[in-house]
Amino acid sequence: MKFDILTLFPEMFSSLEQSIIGRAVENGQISINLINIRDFSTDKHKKVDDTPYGGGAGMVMMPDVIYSAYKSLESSDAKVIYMSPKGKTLNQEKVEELSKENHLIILCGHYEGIDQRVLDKIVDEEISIGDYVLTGGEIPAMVLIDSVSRYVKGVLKEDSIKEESFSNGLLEYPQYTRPEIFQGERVPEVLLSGNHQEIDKWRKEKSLEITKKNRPDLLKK
Ligand code: 4FD
Repeated sequence: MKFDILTLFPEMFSSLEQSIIGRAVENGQISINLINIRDFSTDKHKKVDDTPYGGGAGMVMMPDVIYSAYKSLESSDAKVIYMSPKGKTLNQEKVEELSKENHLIILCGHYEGIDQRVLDKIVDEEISIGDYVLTGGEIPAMVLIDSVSRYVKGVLKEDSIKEESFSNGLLEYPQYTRPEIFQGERVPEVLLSGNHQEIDKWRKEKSLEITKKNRPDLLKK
């Protein structure tokens, strides 16, 4: 999977050099190509934004600079995603769907957003990571890259995505490891029993219980 990221702050993406995503890049399972939008400004002060027509607070990113940055990419087979609080909310189903693409171009906005005309020309999907506003689209882009990369072949161990939250429409059951007694609290006895039928039954009950408590909306589907 190839990710091209159009951003004013490429340095923010250094956190993706860590841990599982960092290893996936090193192993060539994913690639992350950072494009600094500011490099495509033709203005002598490297200006990338201007005041909104019609008035109002803040600044709007200029369409020509964004379009030039986009045009510098080989984009024949790519899906272009714009991270925005106005987008459709990301969920695990959407993540899995996007992981089937070969090439994603992710556009990160700042200030009050981007001139609508260039969005209409280049964007295939507008996606939000949830109902809140951030200072830029970079953190949402990293959320998207992390969640999608987990589904790319070889990034996780084979079984890791089978029993996690949302995979069966429910939240995941609680997990325990050594020691058997922590601050006076024992690991649930059934997990030590070796009876896998009983363990599966207990985990299903616990999944239902936590889903009812924290996300009853998931049960109504
Ligand atoms: N909820 C999200 C995405 C971006 C963002 C921005 C218009 C502001 C939250 C376009 C206004 C982009 C999200 C940058 N905040 N901020 O996914």
